[in-house]
Amino acid sequence: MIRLFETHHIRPVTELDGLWDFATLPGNEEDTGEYPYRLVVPGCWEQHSELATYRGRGVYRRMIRIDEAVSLRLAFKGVSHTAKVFFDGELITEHYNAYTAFTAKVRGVQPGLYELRVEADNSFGEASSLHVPNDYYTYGGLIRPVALEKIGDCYLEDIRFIPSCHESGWSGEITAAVCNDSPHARTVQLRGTLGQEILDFGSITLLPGPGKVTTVTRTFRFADVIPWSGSTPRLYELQLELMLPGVAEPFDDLVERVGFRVVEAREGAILLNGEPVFLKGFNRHEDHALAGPSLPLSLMVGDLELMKGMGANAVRTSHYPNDERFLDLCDEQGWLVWEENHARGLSIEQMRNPNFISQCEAVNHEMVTHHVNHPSIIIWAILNECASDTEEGREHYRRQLNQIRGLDSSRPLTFASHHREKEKCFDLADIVSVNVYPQWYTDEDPGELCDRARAWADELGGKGKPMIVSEFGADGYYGFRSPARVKGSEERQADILELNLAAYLKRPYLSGLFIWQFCDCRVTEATGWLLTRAMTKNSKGVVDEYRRPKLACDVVRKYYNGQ
Ligand code: ADA
Repeated sequence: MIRLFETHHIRPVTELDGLWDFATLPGNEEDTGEYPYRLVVPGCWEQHSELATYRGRGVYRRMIRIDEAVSLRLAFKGVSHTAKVFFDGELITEHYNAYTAFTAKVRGVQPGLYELRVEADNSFGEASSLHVPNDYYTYGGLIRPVALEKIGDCYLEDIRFIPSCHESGWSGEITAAVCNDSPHARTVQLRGTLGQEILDFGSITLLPGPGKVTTVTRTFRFADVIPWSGSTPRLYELQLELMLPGVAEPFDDLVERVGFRVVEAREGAILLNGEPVFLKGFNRHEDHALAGPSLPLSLMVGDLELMKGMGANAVRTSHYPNDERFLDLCDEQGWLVWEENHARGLSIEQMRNPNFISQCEAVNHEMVTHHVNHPSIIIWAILNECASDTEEGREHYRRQLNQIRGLDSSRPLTFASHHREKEKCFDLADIVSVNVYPQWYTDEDPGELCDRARAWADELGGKGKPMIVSEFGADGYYGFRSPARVKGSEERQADILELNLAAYLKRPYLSGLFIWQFCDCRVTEATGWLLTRAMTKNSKGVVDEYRRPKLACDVVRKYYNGQ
């Protein structure tokens, strides 16, 4: 399942989940055509016991039967971390970054049996500026779903919906991107529906040429819509269709699911439809002991149930864009989501990687254009704990925040900083966010530290901006109980979270909290400081990697439910 609703009623789509042939390609080894494994897609190769620590290249293969002359569009929701896609032996696309989607097209395919091969690479090196040894795990493989769509020369590539609210009611700005791969300009009719409303875009002329996209934007008013909010997460299907002039039946369509809500960061608060919201959140890595980064829907639902049971209303997709099925669930259930681009703790030397700028820009572009229609996403964020304390780093923050604002100006922007009074970029963001670990990495008092953080944020360009404590927490090894409540025990983790929560929930200038973290996650086995991660995992989850609750869950439940 790619999404939680059907994205096409007209365009034929086949999901390519199931078992694919697989072979490792260590070093520079070529594909020999021998595939000793059968691996599940979506999934990661680490799920196979012989490949649990394999890092390098691997190739997935499956055959596809085509019954009629057609063009194909392959949609990959996430390949970790670099993909090369071959159709019938020919390279048709390459893509970097595990956590964003991409597509590839093959035109004029005749009936027959074809081979689809995807080379995935999860190795570290200069080519990869964002996937580096880190405090989470870069798995390998086709970690998110794959689909095969049958298209014609002209098809709907994308829909973007931006709601706005005026005294006279709700409007929505709808942009449709239509591709015309043929060598001739074409005139088509574009129309659609949203709820009860008919959307008529009229005739549009499509410029010709392979990959040529024409965009058209119209603003429509919507009477009687119910706004989306945490308590009433009302969603509407937005379906657009393409028709040839004079032909009644549409030949292509695309469905999105949208909500009417506006988000603002104003006068020190985060406002949803004009009302201040307080984010009682968790940081969550997409990681599970049995599924790696490829959580099936049942486990995604389970995670949200666990978080909801503790009284949370918000999730931060630390530290990368998430699977759209998870975002769909958040839309349906009224979660408030902070989604961020992919980067964690990169030093200025790492940010000097020659690929850093282009790889970040690609992730930002894909994150925003693919996820812009999710009403649950209320904040875009970038570059967690990177070098925002340097002038050179500031230039990257400025550039990336501007890039995202240019793609979508309807959501506030932030980044999580751990630089304290050395931070140089608070003025660039709409919300000030700080990662602090009092009682775990330092002995500070959480309340006093938080007040100091507000003061240094005010001095450093964050005055008047809403503030979030975007990380705080402590390790707690599941099942390690200690009457002395020593560091690492479940008791001590619960104590530390209690001290932090009690302090922050009393601070009226805060707009939200995100506990680090919801679940334990695997980390890269590496040299250097990461070796200090006992059991090669980050154990600050309030549940472990199998979702077994630690004592800290009761503390969170008490504080989040009491607010
Ligand atoms: C940082 C970082 C997290 C995690 C955390 C920790 O704040 O953003 O990814 O590494 O610290 O556990 O120390």
